[in-house]
Amino acid sequence: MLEITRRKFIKVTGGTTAAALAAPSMLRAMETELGGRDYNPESYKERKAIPTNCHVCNIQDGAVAFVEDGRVVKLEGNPNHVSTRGRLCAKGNAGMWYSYDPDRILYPLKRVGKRGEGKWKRISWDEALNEVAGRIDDVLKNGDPNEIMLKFGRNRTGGVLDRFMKTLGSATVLNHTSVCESSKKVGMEPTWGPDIETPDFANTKYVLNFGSNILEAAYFHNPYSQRITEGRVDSNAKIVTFDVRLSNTAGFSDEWIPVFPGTDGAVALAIGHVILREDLQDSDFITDWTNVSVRELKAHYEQFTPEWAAELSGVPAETIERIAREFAHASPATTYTYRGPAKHLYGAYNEKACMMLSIMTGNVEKRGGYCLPRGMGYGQPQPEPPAPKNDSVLAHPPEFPFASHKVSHLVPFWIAEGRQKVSVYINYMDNPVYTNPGAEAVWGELFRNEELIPFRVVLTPFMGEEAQTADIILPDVPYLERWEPESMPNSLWPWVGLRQPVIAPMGEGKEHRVYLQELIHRLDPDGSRGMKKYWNFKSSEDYVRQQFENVPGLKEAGGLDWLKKEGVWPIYGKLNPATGKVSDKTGREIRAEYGLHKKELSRADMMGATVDEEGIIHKNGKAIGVQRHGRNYVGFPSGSRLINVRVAEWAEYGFNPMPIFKRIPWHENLKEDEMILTTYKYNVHVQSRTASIKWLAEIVHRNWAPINTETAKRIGVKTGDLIRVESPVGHLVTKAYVTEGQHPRVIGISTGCGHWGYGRLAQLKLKEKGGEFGAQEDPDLKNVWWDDKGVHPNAIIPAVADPIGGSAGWYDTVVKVTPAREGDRYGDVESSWDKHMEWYKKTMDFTYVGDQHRKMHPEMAGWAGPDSVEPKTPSGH
Ligand SMILES: Nc1nc2c(c(=O)[nH]1)N[C@H]1C(S)=C(S)[C@@H](COP(=O)(O)OP(=O)(O)OC[C@H]3O[C@@H](n4cnc5c(=O)[nH]c(N)nc54)[C@H](O)[C@@H]3O)O[C@H]1N2
Ligand SMILES: Nc1nc2c(c(=O)[nH]1)N[C@H]1C(S)=C(S)[C@@H](COP(=O)(O)OP(=O)(O)OC[C@H]3O[C@@H](n4cnc5c(=O)[nH]c(N)nc54)[C@H](O)[C@@H]3O)O[C@H]1N2
Ligand SMILES: [Mo]
Repeated sequence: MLEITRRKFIKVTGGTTAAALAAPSMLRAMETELGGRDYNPESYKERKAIPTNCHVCNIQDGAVAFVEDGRVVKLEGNPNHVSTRGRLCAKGNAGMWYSYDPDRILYPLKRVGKRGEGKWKRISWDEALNEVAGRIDDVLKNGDPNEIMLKFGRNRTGGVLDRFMKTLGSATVLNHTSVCESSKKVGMEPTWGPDIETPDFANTKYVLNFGSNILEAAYFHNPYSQRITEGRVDSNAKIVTFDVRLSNTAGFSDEWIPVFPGTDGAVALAIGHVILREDLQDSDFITDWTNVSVRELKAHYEQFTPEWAAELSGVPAETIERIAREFAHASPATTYTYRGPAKHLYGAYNEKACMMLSIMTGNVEKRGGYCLPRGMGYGQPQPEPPAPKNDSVLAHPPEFPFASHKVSHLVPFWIAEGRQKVSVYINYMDNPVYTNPGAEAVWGELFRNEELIPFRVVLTPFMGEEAQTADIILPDVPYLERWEPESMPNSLWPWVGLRQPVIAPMGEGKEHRVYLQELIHRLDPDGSRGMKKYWNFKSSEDYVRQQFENVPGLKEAGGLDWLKKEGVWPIYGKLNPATGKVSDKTGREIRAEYGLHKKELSRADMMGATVDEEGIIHKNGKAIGVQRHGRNYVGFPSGSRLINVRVAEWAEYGFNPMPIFKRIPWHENLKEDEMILTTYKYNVHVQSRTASIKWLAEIVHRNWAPINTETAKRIGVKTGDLIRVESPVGHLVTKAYVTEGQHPRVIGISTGCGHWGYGRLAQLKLKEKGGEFGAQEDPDLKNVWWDDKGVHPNAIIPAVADPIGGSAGWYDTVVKVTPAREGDRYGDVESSWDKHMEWYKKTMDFTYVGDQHRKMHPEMAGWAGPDSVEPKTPSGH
């Protein structure tokens, strides 16, 4: 390893022209060579390096924390991590400021005064846990365990929350996935099994990107921006991005194609039409690996002409024809999608239409193609609590039979309608008051209502908008202070990783594994209630150690002790500083394994198996593989072992089983002055979580709304002018940012700004005194030079839900944009519960309540809903 002194470093970076010219590549080499080591710039003393797993957003990069005198002074990528390859993004580099946030909560709090009033009292952990345990105990003794509700946003606890709720016997567990990407998942799962793809960007020749901001957001923007850059530079790949705005990904692409919101599905079907019409499909792949024939597919796609799609999407028919030929002739090629196509009323149909292009061209599980995710599991300590006895209607609403990732953004309305009583609401790492449609007008209203929610406990280190309405706050700890197992399919190599405390929990902060165990021990002190036996861990470390016990190969390598030292397992090779890639022992770049569906079944697997006339291999009542050309393959992890182009269960409920497109009814006949509101993410922010991170807030703190030049001219606004954006559920006042990089019918307002909670920096209330909840003041807050915190759009976005995927229709809102009126002030946001309730009722009209439904849910027999899936068009927009 290169020995680096400060003098050598200066010699390389400064001085002569030749050195300056050499500097970038030398520096890059040094940086990766140095990976895993760091020095104090004054004393040259080596800093303590502790590997861990980043959790600033949710990409799960391997990180190394450098600690000096018990304080994290620097974060960097773990060079041994196969996906991260030594690099972190801007957010990852700033992660220590979660811990050192001067407004962090460092001891338990109890509200005094009215809920949401902002008055708090410091209490002891004993008092806090006794009160929470008492409330839970009350429900368990006098009510139904399902009255205890847990809603989490980000849950990387590795099963801890699930174990806790099962121990209590409650099935009322809600997540945030319906505001995230659920219709993408539901579009994919019945088709090929997993809910995500892993495109091989590094080795591809062509990327068709439908609505993902690969370089700035997306799962998994750090590893993927590295790989797509390699694809571009090393393989000369062409990248085509469909987006309603010129994201940095669209800017990096060879072509940005602005598409009318919600119409990606139509474009993808028309591309498929051209491919099939010109016989450019991979017939062998379709015949061998899907449940339809080439003839059927051709017949089905005949209707989706480029002219039809052009009319809907605004993408010219010639462009569709050209892209179709380019994509089909490029080999290998891959599609990629994220929230762009999915976050619409018919998002699941859109997703399926997009993935069909990789399927019909046979690019699946190929080098440079569209691959299955490679995951690696870890275990759960034994014994485990059984599943709760009764299901919860909030977690599994019968109107959404396919929403396997739930429809959590509609839950406030269902609680208000009395569909299920909630006596205790447990809130973990979830800020729906800021992040969900309706925001304060819906979730703030719900949380302040002590009749609907008699008790609210929030587990968080920060006074976010959701914590402001707590009865009790338990001071959870940020990611650099806790234990968690990790695994993510963020490259083509499976791995398990460890999040470990690189510093001790600050103040009285505690991690979830500790305080949830303490709660259970209070509820069942002597074990007589049968709960304690699932919660006998010596420590968090002991708990996590048990989780890694049975990971094949890891145990022999040293189990948890290996992970504490290296952060990740396995280590596939060494990072080559010259290329930034990982090499094996012979010095060659490591290669992923492809063709997972073509793994052959063993003789033992085939013992007692039968093969049907389609070639599907069955055993013990399950499909275990596919026989093709005399060989027995495992096939795809879908129920049938094939790719289900025709999804039979969708048809059972009256949805179309084949790839189709359905238009958003309220987008038809838009008036001249109506536009669509979209929302997106900045590369340096994570939804609600980073507005108080000073390094990131300095880079982006305001979110003026991008609006197309021609549109701005028509409306009569310039950059910086106040505009009023009016939706069917409210209005807001922000500033315009005039740009060519925006679809003329779309206005964009990002998330991440405009907080009304979350500490003084996020709110720009810097005159207020700090350290209210025990943290140390940060003198840097005196240096804040900006006075614009931006405006948050969610209050004016109604809660639309995809009847199949359950996803929130984030990108569907029809708005009017005008210059601000007299009296309008920057940052005004107006909306109401009643308006959102009205829109919620409209969205429920789209859900399926037909015959099959009534059979399965007799309680819905009298439900006045449409018998077919043809939706009623909501009045208004
Ligand atoms: N920096 C950063 N990275 C993140 C996160 C973060 O908060 N910040 N969050 C992580 C999470 S939780 C997620 S789910 C992912 C999301 O990752 P992405 O889905 O890649 O990112 P988004 O910004 O949510 O939306 C993607 C794009 O969809 C576009 N869009 C809107 N409507 C349409 C449409 O109808 N068609 C098309 N083609 N495009 C459309 C938007 O303009 C936006 O650029 O990012 C992850 N990574
Ligand atoms: N306008 C708009 N809205 C969006 C999006 C968008 O693109 N635009 N994106 C959507 C997407 S993709 C998603 S996934 C959702 C995410 O929405 P949420 O699940 O609500 O997630 P976050 O905002 O990331 O974090 C929620 C809260 O967790 C708490 N928290 C932070 N760190 C910790 C910790 O270490 N421990 C604990 N216990 N709590 C912590 C903080 O109080 C924070 O407010 O937002 C959605 N909302
Ligand atoms: Mo998300």
